[in-house]
Amino acid sequence: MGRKKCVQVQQFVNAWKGDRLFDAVVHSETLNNLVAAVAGWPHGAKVLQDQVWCKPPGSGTLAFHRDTSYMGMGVHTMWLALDDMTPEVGTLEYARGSHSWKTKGTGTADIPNLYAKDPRYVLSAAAKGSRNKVDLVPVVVQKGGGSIHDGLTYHGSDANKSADCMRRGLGIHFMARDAKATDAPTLFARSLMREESPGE
Ligand SMILES: O=C(O)CCC(=O)C(=O)O
Repeated sequence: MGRKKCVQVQQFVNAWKGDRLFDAVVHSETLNNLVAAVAGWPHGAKVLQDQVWCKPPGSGTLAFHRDTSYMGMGVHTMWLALDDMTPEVGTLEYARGSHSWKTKGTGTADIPNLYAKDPRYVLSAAAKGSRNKVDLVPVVVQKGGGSIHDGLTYHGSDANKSADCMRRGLGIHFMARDAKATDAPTLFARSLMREESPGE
């Protein structure tokens, strides 16, 4: 009897801690400088954490979300393709212009269940609430290519519908090097502290 095929989306946080090559990429000065230049940080960038998202063939979607909900205002993310990316394998997708949507009032609805049946449910609510239209832009790049996004940009990814192509991406989350922690916890932190409970 063969082993059952694993079709779950897999997330590995802080791959840099367990692998020298990931460490070198995540803490590369070149990438750091690039993100700082795009984000407009004159004193440079610092890494908050990295995440590897693996989608074996047949695995599912990742719901649209904003990184600011988890990591605070100011976060910018560099996303690198570890495999060739096509819409078929479920590459990363951005909602064009959504970093400037005025979504105040959506509250904890901004923290999605990342594996929800409808991966767009938070995105659709945010678009409706801010009177914007959803225009998705897929990041179609060869492995080694990538993108940088503002933490306020809604992004997510579709299922890997390919028969045999692995789909892996590395997200590196950055803050400005001179950013200071504030007393204002993110929605995510508040939900963890049970002051608010998402989905209730
Ligand atoms: O690779 C993905 O599908 C998700 C990536 C992501 O959410 C991120 O890097 O912030």
